[in-house]
Amino acid sequence: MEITVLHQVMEWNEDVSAEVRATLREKRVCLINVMGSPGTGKTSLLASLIAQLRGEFSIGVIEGDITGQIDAEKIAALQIPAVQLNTDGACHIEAMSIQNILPQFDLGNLDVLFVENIGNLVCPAEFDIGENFRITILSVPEGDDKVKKYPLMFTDTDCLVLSKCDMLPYFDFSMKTVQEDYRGVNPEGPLFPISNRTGWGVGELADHLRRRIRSELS
Ligand SMILES: Nc1nc2c(ncn2[C@@H]2O[C@H](COP(=O)(O)OP(=O)(O)OP(=O)(O)O)[C@@H](O)[C@H]2O)c(=O)[nH]1
Ligand SMILES: [Mg+2]
Repeated sequence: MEITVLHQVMEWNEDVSAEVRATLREKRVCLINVMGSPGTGKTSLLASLIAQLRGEFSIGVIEGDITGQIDAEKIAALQIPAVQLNTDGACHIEAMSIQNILPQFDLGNLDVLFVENIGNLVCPAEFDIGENFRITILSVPEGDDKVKKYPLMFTDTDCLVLSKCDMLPYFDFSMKTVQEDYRGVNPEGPLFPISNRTGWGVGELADHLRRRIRSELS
C-alpha cells in the first residue's frame, strides 16, 4: 500500500493555526490533537477509537513521527485515509504542516481528522495546530508523577486518557495521585482510565468524544 509522506519545513515560523481552524470550520471537519510520550499508546488508542466512532463519523488521520511510516501503515490497514508527516528531528508538529497536508484529504467527505502528534510530553503542548480540542495520553508504566513533572501537557488539554490500565497490578502507580494532580492543574478536564488491550473504558471515552465532536460540528 502506498502511503503519502510529507516533511515538516522548519523555516516556517508563521502561526497559521487560525487559518487551519477557519478552513476546517468551513468544511465542517473536527481536528483532534492527540499528544503523549513515545509509546504511551497514541496509535493504539486511535485504532480503538476508530472502531468505536467510524459508524457515525468519516475519519482521517495525520500521523506525526520523526521518521518512517509505521503508524500511517497501521491506520491505512484499517481502511482509514492516513497521511504520514515526518518532522525529520523536530519534537512537535506545527500548524503550517497541517495546512500543507490538508489538500491530501477529501475534506468535503470528512468529519473528524485525528492528528497523532510526535511522541513527547513537552513540546507539542506549546504549539496550536488549529485543533478543535486536545487529548493527552498518559500510560501506567510511565509513572504517576508525570502530571507534576510535565504540567503544561496536562493543563493545556481538554481530556486526559490514562492508558494501559491492564498494567496497574504490575506497577506502583497511584491513580489517586494522578487524579488529584490533574484536578490541581486542570479542574474542568475529564479523565478516562482505559485499556487498549482489553477495551476496558474505551466505550465511555468514545461516548464523551462523540458528544464533543457533534457539538464541534454543529
Ligand atoms: N498492555 C497494554 N499495552 C498497550 C496498551 N496500549 C498500547 N499498548 C502497547 O504499547 C506499545 C506502544 O503503543 P503505541 O500505540 O504504538 O504507542 P504510541 O504512543 O503510538 O507510540 P509512538 O508513536 O512511538 O510515540 C505497543 O506495544 C502497544 O501494543 C494498553 O492499553 N495496554
Ligand atoms: Mg504511534
